[in-house]
Formats: sequence, structure tokens, C-alpha cells
Amino acid sequence: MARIEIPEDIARRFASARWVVAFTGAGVSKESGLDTFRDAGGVWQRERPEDLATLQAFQRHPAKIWRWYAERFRNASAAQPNPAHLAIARWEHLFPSFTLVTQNVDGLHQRAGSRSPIELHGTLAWARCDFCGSRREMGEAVEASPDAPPACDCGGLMRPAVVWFGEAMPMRAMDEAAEASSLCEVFVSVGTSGAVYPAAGLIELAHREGACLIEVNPERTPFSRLADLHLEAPAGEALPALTEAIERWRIPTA
Ligand code: BV8
Ligand code: ZN
Repeated sequence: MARIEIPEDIARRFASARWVVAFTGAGVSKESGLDTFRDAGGVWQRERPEDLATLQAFQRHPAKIWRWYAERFRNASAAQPNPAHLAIARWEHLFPSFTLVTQNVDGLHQRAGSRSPIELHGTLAWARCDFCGSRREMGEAVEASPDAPPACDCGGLMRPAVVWFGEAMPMRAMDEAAEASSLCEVFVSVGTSGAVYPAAGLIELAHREGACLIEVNPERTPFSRLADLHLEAPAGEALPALTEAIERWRIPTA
């Protein structure tokens, strides 16, 4: 494994930051064995997003969509957090303010110890009724009804509590994420292609408002040219290297 070098000026800036945002996408869970969406081997190379991740697809083929999410729920439950999730959980304790914003629905950040990630695209952990909104644990719903979405008491159908394409973003989560992105001093974008909006707009917002932008991705993205540092490495290697750099340059508080 090649050594990952963090330039001293960036390391110092990171170590002394008062507010840091980590913004994550599917790539952060790749080393836990979960599929990404858009890169080689990703889900959207085999399937069209509109055939799986829209309300229209669910209304047309509820059993097919339910089975796909049930399988993703089982895969996410069986996966283990990797060193990248663990590094981010540690960062929460290293800065006066730290905000984790994730596009992921797999729950691995929480299982690594992150206390309250902002989940922009919802979660696989819960199912909710498409009519009355009442919630039920996904594990329990999938066990009771593995092949088709269970019916709610109101007669509606249970669906995964994720945000599909064409659906409104959770407003409070989006507001909190935008506030953190505009106020932070360092914004670390990890494992995201930056293709899905409005989430990807947070990267632009942080950059525009003057944050130091660090991108961790083995590939380049449309945001790489804005980055103060692009670490072309897997998150499970790059993030522990960033933690080391922070710890080296941190001024301990009394
Ligand atoms: C909305 C949840 C309005 C479910 C997901 C502006 C311009 C263009 C289009 C739009 C726009 N604004 C809105 C849109 C439309 C649309 C959109 O963005 N379309 C794009 C794709 C063209 N957006 C929406 O529809 C959003 N809603 O705008 O609402 C509205 C307003 C009022 C009323 C009604 C409506 C809602 C979007 C939510 C989509 N939901 N998921 C589920 O998961 O099943 S999106 C899906 O993509 C994923 O779930 C994930 O959350 C998201 C982002 O993907 P990434 O995480 O970035 O993953 P990707 O595979 O792309 O990239 C992985 C990266 O990792 C790669 O770069 C790879 O190189 C890297 N990598 C690989 N290995 C590693 C690694 N990195 C580090 N380490 C490694 N080891
Ligand atoms: Zn209901």
C-alpha cells in the first residue's frame, strides 16, 4: 500500500478547524462489501435508477422493488463498518463542532459509532406506510413479509424509508446540512460521484463559502478541480491517514 501524504498546510488547517463536515457517499461502504451505484460494477450499470428507485416503479412493481430493498437491507445488516467509518466516528471527538452528512442508507456510520449523522436520502432501517406514514422496523417487516411489501393497518403499503428520485428531500435534514456546509472550515467529501442533487450542491456550497475542500475518491469527480486536496485512494486507507495527520498537528485543549 502506497503511503498517503497529507501536505502540512492542509493538515494544520484541518487539525485546528472549529467546524468540520464529512459528506459521504456509497464509496465509503465499498470496502465493507456494499455496491456503489455509478462506478464500474455499480448498481446503475446493471439496472436503470428509474426502474428501481422511484415511487412510480414501486407503484408498478411493488413486490420486485420490495425484494430489492429487502436484499439490500440484509446485505447492509451483514456488512461491517470499515476503517473509513471508524475514522469518521473518531473525528466527532476531535473538533469543537463536527457534522456528518451522508447520502447512504446502510446504517454503517451509526454502527461505527457516529451518533447523529444527517441521513439525506433516508434509511434502510425503517419501512413506512406510503399512505399514512406510520413506521415499522425494516428487519421485522422483511422477516414478516420477505417477498412483497406488507400492508399497513390503514390499508396502505409499507415502503422503505428512503428518498427516491423525484421525491422531496427531508427539509430539516437538508437545512441542517446546508447550514453546516456553509459554516464549516473543512469539508471532506468521501466516496461520492457528486452526481445526485441537491446533495452534491453541498460540496459547491462549502467551497463557495470558503471551506477547505478535501476529496477522497480513487477516481476524479466534477468537484475534484475545486478541491484543495484530492486523495486518490480508497477511503479505508485515506481516512486513517487523515486522522493521523490531525492527531499530529492538533493543539490539545486544556
Ligand atoms: C429532488 C436513496 C425535488 C435510495 C438515492 C439538478 C440537476 C440534475 C438533476 C437534478 C437536480 N436536482 C434534482 C435533480 C433530480 C434528481 C437527481 O439528482 N438526478 C441526477 C442523478 C440526474 N434528484 C432528485 O430526484 C432528488 N429529489 O430533487 O426533489 C422535489 C422538490 C419538491 C417536490 C418533489 C420533488 C432526490 C434524490 C434522491 C435519490 N436517492 N438513494 C436508495 O439508495 O435506493 S440516490 C443514490 O445516489 C444513492 O443511494 C446515493 O445516495 C446517491 C449518491 O450516489 P453516491 O453515493 O455518490 O454513489 P456513486 O455510486 O454515484 O459514487 C460512488 C463513488 O465512490 C464513485 O465516485 C467511486 O469512484 C467512489 N469509490 C469507489 N470505491 C471507493 C470510492 N471512494 C472511496 N473509497 C472507495 N473504496
Ligand atoms: Zn398506513
